[in-house]
Amino acid sequence: MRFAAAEPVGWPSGVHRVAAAPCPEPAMVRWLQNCCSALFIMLVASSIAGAQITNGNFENGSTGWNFNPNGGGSITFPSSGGNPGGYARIESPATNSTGSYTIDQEFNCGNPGGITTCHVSVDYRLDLIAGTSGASRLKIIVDRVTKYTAPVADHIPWTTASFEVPCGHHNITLDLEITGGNSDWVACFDNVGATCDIPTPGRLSTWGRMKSLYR
Ligand SMILES: [Ca+2]
Repeated sequence: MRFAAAEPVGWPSGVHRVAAAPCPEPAMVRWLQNCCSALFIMLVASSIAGAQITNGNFENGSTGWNFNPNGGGSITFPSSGGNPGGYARIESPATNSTGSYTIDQEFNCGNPGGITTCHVSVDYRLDLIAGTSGASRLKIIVDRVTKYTAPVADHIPWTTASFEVPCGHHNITLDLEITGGNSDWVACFDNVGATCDIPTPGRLSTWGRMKSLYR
């Protein structure tokens, strides 16, 4: 499409100037911009998505959790007395106590790959009921790797343990380990959570690269 323009004084008769038409934005560029904007929104959305830990607050009893009392241990899921409400209660046998007494579950924390971090947190408390002081090792294990060990103490009030693992599929195991003797210990767990996060610099860098590619 062309646009006529007024001729200046002295312009030759019968000769008409043609003004340049405004350059329309190519449809492909608009499509790519819309596409990239949508993708960017998806990236941001994924960064705030929670993980799929089932019944991490134990308000539905044992739902979602496997448990291994290792023969003599006691594992229950009381509906009150946690931090707050329901919780998992693991008690070692009072005699011949050596061993691990655990609950665990598989979960997805976002999607694997890229520069991502899964923030895991667990509330716990620990009490020696009777027996050998200092004989417990309360542990939080991810994929068979110990990620957190509680301080050696006979009584620990509700405390939050937190650590990071890569995003993706994992197993989390909450473990009351007794190292020996006749030691009656109780470990309690509540508020097991995990959130996959994509660091902000990575998002901005990705968006910047997209813009540089298509502009
Ligand atoms: Ca709870």
